[in-house]
Amino acid sequence: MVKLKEALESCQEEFFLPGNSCCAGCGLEIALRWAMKALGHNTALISPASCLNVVVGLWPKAAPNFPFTNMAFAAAAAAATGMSAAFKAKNYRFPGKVWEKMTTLVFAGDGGTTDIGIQGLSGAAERNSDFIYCCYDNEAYMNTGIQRSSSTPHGAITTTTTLGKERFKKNLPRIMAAHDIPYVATCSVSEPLDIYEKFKKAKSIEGCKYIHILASCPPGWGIASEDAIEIPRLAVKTGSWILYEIENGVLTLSKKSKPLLDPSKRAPLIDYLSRQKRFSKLSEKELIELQERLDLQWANLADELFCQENHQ
Ligand SMILES: Cc1ncc(C[n+]2csc(CCOP(=O)(O)OP(=O)(O)O)c2C)c(N)n1
Ligand code: SF4
Ligand SMILES: [Mg+2]
Repeated sequence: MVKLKEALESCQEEFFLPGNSCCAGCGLEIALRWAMKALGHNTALISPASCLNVVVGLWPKAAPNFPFTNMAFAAAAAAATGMSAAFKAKNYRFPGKVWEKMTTLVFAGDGGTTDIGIQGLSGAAERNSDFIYCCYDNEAYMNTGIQRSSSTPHGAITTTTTLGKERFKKNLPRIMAAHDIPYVATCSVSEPLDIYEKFKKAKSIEGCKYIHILASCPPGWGIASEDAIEIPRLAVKTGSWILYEIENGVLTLSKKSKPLLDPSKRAPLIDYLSRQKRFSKLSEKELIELQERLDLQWANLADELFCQENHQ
């Protein structure tokens, strides 16, 4: 595990510059800053329609201090396939410039990933195209006014689920792992060093890498800007958001989530849900049912890890 000091010393440079138009406490900004600290120079980013697309601003005052391409909503993974193939075909040589190796990165929202981009992403994953795809998951279409996506959790109020969403959240990291790609990981903006380490690892792996980051959105979640780290931290502490890696099919729980296999180490789910206005329509009965469902998910995860250990 890298230390904060080590991570900051290894990359003091900021790639996503201050003065951009993110809301205060925006999780996507934290996610991108730490991802770019790990990836460093020689990274080209593709961004489909999203808050990121907008908050970057206009050249010559744009926030990204690295190559940044805006892409049509559904086309990010297909564009990344082409871009990374073009870098390779040119042997990373361009007029006046030779890059050691260029990393192609998609940075997309949950709407652009779990709904609109999934077809192209699935195709690229099946081809094992060589790029990192990161979904920053603020759990709704935030840029257009908080509409529900398939990544919005059960019970969350959005402008299209005014009584709370009925369906449950789509588990995209597991869907990506089912594509048999070399690397899948989950992160939370409350754990920046974990983000840093996982992007470092992803950069070193050839093929399709998928990283899914829980990213708070104060206006969309109904939380104060100053709670933008505390709330996703509670998601991890309650076990509602599980941090793990799946490397060549082998699942490993990350440092903050592993102890939670012991149910007594998990904080009650209500600690996470009750702090957010978006969950204010959940009844007491529903809160109990959600806790039971979460406990069952953890029991199934423990079984899965047991089977994995005993069949290796
Ligand atoms: C084809 C197309 N349909 C709709 C839009 C409008 N649009 C722009 S951003 C956005 C929301 C994207 O949501 P998400 O991917 O979750 O990113 P977030 O806004 O939450 O950062 C929508 C619907 C568009 N730009 N292009
Ligand atoms: S609406 Fe949410 S995701 Fe968009 S810039 Fe503001 S905090 Fe970030
Ligand atoms: Mg979103």
